[in-house]
Amino acid sequence: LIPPAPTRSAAKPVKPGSVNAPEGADPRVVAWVASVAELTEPADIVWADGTPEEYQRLIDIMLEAGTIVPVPKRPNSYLARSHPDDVARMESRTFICAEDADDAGPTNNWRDPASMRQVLGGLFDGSMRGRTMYVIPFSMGPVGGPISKLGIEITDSPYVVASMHAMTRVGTAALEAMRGTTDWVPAVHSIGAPLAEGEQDVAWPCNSTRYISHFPETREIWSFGSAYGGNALLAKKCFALRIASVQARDEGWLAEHMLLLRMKHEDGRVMHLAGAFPSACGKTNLAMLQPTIPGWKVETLGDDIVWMRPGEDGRLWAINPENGFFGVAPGTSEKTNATAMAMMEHDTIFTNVALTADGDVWWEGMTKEAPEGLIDWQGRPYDPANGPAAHPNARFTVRAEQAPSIAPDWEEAVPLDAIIFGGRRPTQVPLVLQARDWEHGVYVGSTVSSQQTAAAEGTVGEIRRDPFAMLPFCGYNMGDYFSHWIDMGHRLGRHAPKIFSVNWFRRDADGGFLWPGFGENARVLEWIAGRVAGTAAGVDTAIGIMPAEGSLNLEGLDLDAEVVDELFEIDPKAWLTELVDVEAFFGQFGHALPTGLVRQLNHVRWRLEHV
Ligand code: GTP
Ligand code: SPV
Ligand code: MN
Repeated sequence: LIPPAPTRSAAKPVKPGSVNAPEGADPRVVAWVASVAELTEPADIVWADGTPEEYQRLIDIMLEAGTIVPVPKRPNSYLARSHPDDVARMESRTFICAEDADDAGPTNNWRDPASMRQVLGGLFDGSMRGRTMYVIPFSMGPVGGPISKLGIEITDSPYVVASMHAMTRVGTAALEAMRGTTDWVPAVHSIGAPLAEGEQDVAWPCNSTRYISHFPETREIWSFGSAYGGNALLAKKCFALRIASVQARDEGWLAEHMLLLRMKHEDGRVMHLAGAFPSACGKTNLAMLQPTIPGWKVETLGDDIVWMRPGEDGRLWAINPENGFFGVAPGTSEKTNATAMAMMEHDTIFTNVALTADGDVWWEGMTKEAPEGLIDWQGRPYDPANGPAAHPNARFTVRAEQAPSIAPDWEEAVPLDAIIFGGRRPTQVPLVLQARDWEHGVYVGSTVSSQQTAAAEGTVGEIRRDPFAMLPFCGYNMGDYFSHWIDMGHRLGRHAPKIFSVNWFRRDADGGFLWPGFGENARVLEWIAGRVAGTAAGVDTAIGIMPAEGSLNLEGLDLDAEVVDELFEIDPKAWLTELVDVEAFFGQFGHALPTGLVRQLNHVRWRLEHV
């Protein structure tokens, strides 16, 4: 069996020295670490302090092991090549272990906690033999911040520790904040590759048996077998979304798969916007957008996760709990995201990108043509017959402070004005529309659907429902999650942010994108800001409020009138067919589905039938 989560009353006291614990660590932290070490039997235990010296030591260890190679063109930058089967999140191996299967709901893989503890106990037994066990105390959000939370990740992967340095606030301050409390999330990760005495290690050790397991009631995470980001950086999707969504339900706030940005105009207009798009559907790009329309500027606050709480003033206040960006490399270029390109010039860990002959990184979409002499993501001379040079889910890991667009006050909470939902929809879904009210907005969020991307295993391009872009990340029954969103609207009342739907990915008959996207998306954000301020005109349609003629700024954009019409075309027949699918999707939630969503569905259908 895996050991239990720490409880308020400490188990039998453990000498801190026996697990190399720093002076002053909470005895329950020490006892828990000892219990994990007893099970996993590491050769050594190291507590992460989050210092640059420690980061350098981890880099040296990974260079020595061949896990990373230098990227000579970029100071302090490295390339990690993963095992070819360890490149993305594994939703089929991700489990929610609630006592009652209904609490995991129909969209999660449920396992009974007792039997999962037994399975994991077997897998973790001796799983760190011959390796160093790292203990990483971290804070999501600034240490001690009003919306922040604490956790400890134990891992036997130096790649995970180095990545956590960039992605979270690691170290002594977080550990000190855990003194006198058990309000922190214990998370254990093992690559599942014990080393026998004298055995030669491989560059990217991992195990083909994989379990990414969550125990929502006891707030525990146990992950085995994979070292890929979303499976192994347990602070991110496992804690900040799956466990945090359960905490948010219980404590009256929201933990969401969203970007966070501030859009400012020279004339003083300011809007704070959060946006949920499924994985690899444009959050990082929108968060770092360089507006093409004059007067506007975007400041980045976050690109993947947002925690939001109603404040004393009644408004919804938001933070990005992370400390860095784990972004999609392919498609990133000077044209599409110059901010990201600038941020990756130094101090970046790349994973599964290609290497150029002159010692730089490359991926599909960075330049039109692949340069000569590329080494592909698996370390072979690039041959198109083997597939792309960079893996489609190749990523970069950098600290947030490296983004030139980062807001100076990015660690502080901001009051939200607007929330947008979107996905990759090649047909049917218009460029932008506004929900009529909060409940309709929850309906819009709950009916998000998108083409599957390379961020998780599965068939790329297949359209699936991904409500709130949270399908893989909600730690409880999504029917209850929808209700929680509706309740939030009641609580916020007139202070609630306005809700919108966007789609940058509508295609023409030849398969090309109708909308230029990227920096031009600022035009859509400008209309949204106008709606929030009450200055932009809208037209009510069956599926929501669309820009009135002339209210969306298309000045200087080379778009034919027919293309604009196509971007906003609503095909009632196609929408009625879509509603059949929505109804089937809703049906699986049974009594957990809030009646408000049924009311919204019926209303939209009635409107479509009476166009
Ligand atoms: P995760 O980190 O997986 O959660 O993804 P994300 O939502 O942050 O996605 P990201 O911004 O990294 O975008 C993924 C891909 O979509 C990249 O290849 C981008 O180039 C592409 N993309 C982003 N915005 C646009 C857009 O406006 N139009 C088009 N055509 N492509 C876009
Ligand atoms: C996603 O897949 O949505 C990501 C990357 O943001 S990961 O952290 O691996 O989940
Ligand atoms: Mn994501």
